Amino acid sequence: MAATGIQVLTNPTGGRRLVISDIHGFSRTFRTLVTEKIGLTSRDQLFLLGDYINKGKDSSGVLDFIMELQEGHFQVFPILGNHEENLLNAWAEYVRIRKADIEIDFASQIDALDLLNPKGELAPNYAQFLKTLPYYYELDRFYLVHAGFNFNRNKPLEDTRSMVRIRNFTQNPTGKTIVHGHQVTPLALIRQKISERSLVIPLDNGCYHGATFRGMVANAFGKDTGNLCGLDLDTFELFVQKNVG
Ligand SMILES: [Mn+2]
Repeated sequence: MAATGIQVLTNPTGGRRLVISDIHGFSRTFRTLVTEKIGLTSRDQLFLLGDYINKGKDSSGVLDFIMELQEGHFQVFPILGNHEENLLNAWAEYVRIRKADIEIDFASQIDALDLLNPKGELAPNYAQFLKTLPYYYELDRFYLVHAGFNFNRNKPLEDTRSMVRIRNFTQNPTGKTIVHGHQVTPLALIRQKISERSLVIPLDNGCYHGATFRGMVANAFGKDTGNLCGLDLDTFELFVQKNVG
């Protein structure tokens, strides 16, 4: 299982705090947003809200770039999305069944085949990386989470299932702003929530809508999606990168 628990971080000195969500295998789009649109520096903190993998063709390239940034001493803080949790659960089940000497084909159970090694197993460097991801971060004025929280539960900050899966998330009694991804939201609504300083800000504009996706043409889902978004938590500036693969 992935790590849980509160992650409290102090603000960077002289740098920005940026958030990106739902990259979904589009590594070139991710790199372009980070290096060209945002121009990330080592003084900035970059928070990533999960769903790095599946849908696009280069899940491994997305994870490689995150690890490359971390190894290059950029301050990158990734959390877990439901797509990563599903992969880790499938991997744990595969390992459990293999221990009983039962043959099982792991590749047939997952989408991102580029994460496998030549033996058809989840490559150890990706497994190791994914297992370390927490479910959320708490900052001074923000919670950052993949899908949201279920505040109808007694202990919403322990309900990890809701953190990666809740939909139509709007409720927020915390007094801090919650920034989340997971549910594709039209760009105009993302901009509106940011400009009115909503206590719940969605950031997933359905980057994968902007690509030819499983036989469907680009933007078959609608014209106001298909971008990867980056939000500056202190200025509320929104960086918008169209899908470039
Ligand atoms: Mn998701």
